[in-house]
Amino acid sequence: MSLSLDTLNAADQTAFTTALDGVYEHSPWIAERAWSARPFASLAQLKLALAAVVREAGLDAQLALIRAHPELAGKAMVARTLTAESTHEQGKAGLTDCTPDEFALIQRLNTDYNARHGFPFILAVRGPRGTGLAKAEIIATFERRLHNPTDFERAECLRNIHRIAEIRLDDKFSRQPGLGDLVWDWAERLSTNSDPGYAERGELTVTYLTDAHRACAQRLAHWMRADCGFDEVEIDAVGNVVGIYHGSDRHAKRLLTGSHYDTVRNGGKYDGRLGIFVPMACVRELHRQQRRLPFGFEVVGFAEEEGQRYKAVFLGSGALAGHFDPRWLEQEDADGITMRAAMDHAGLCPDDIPKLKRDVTKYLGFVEVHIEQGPVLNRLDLPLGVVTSINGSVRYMGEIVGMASHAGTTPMDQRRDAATAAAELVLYVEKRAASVPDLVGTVGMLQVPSGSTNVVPGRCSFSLDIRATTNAVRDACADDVRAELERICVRRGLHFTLEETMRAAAAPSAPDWQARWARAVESLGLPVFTMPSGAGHDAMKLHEVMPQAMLFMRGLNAGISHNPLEAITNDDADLCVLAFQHLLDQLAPDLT
Ligand code: HGY
Ligand code: MN
Ligand code: MN
Repeated sequence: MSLSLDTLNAADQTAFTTALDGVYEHSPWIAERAWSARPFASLAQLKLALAAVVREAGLDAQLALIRAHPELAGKAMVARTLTAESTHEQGKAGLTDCTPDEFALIQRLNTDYNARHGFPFILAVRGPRGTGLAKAEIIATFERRLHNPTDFERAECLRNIHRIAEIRLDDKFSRQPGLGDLVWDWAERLSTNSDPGYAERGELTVTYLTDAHRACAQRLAHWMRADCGFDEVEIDAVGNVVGIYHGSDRHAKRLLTGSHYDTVRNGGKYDGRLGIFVPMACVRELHRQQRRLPFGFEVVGFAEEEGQRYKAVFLGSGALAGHFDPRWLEQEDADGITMRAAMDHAGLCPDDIPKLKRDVTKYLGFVEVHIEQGPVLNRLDLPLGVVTSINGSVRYMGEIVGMASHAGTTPMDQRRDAATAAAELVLYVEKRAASVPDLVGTVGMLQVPSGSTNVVPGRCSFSLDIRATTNAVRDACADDVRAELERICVRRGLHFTLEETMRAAAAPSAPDWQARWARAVESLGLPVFTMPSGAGHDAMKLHEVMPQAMLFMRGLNAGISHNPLEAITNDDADLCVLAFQHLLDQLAPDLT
């Protein structure tokens, strides 16, 4: 019989602890201590309270909790002394029928991991979707995490223990996060389209207007139309996928939302895409319930945000803001294909782009859901965070020019080495950015074009990405970096070019929209945690023309992003959809 919050909230401490037996392996003390935090308004709040008990329990108790868990395919499994839950989980993951080689490898990993960290490797083998990780993925994760620092691994083991507990609680409550499953599965399906040269390696790269990019647009349009019940769906002149779900009054103002579906090279499945799928799931539910909001709902899959194929960024959201610069059409990609040619090849009509500019008087504002892309929520065991402001950013492409010469005959004091100059600059950027809180500076691309082992580099190109919570801090850093580059080049007898390729102002959230996200998070029984966004988002483009605010969702693997390890859980995605639904329902009274 399923557990319920009413039962738990009414239970005495013993009954409460008994009801939650097995949620945390051999560790009833966690439920015992969480009892005093009742009543619990939601399952999410209960999960958070249990995690808080562990966080506040201190190092020794945390280590005891980790050590209370069995090794994967370890001695307890062989001796058949696993708990029922662990037996089910390890069995479902195929760990009970390893080949001799797999079994030997896992034993070695167990030994090495214990020897290095002093506690067993913990992984929620039912995985982020709750349906079980493949054995190969489990082993690969084991091998990868073996080399992490021990304090990181201790935190990662605890996060996996909370995920194991979350799945066990869902089972006890017979709760399937169906809306989160839908979002998770859409992301999985869309990730099967990837650019050549990456797809073959199982890497996800979808850059602007490639075949994979166009396939993604088709899939999104199809799902919007066929699965979700949008009234109008179109792929616009810049490649955005635009879905409209009319309100009861077709002429009422619209709420605009969405995010991007392009990716960085070898990126993750959720950056951008989560912010398309979550509102799509909301529309699917509205359509299923035959419900109409008293305002229109416009969900956009923005075609380009990452600036991977062309230097210009925010092409999709920039077009809606009326800020698409026609000069971008002449930009060339690495193969010399102009953006205009790429658009023509994709059947898009660049001349129609100016028509995409939205009449902002017809919109209530813009909201965007996005993965955090950082470690903050993950470290706090919080599923959701409300964004206060998006950091301002500026990007450059630069080149230092010296003189290529023979590596063997050119004395060290007679070189005009472009790469060593660039190396000095990279270290300066790191030092300068580290000197001020909430300022970051990155040289993400660094290369000696047509370099050779035995040639002193005559040229070295580099990118520069500087961001801060305020434009003033951002610009001061950019000025200092340029000044240092000049000093380095004068001293070394080199010269340089530095071209600004993107500038986006810091974008504070509109207070009323931020408050709506806060109320939505609160309605789930979760604490409202507010935070700035270090990453740039389409919302900062729409910020230029209408009020905006964002909701963050935590990522797994310490929130890593722009990396194939980017991951989310179905439970968190479910909470995200519920929060968005609450925001929509909040709006209705304001407007009627
Ligand atoms: O770089 C960014 O912040 C975003 O992911 N494009
Ligand atoms: Mn990104
Ligand atoms: Mn993004």
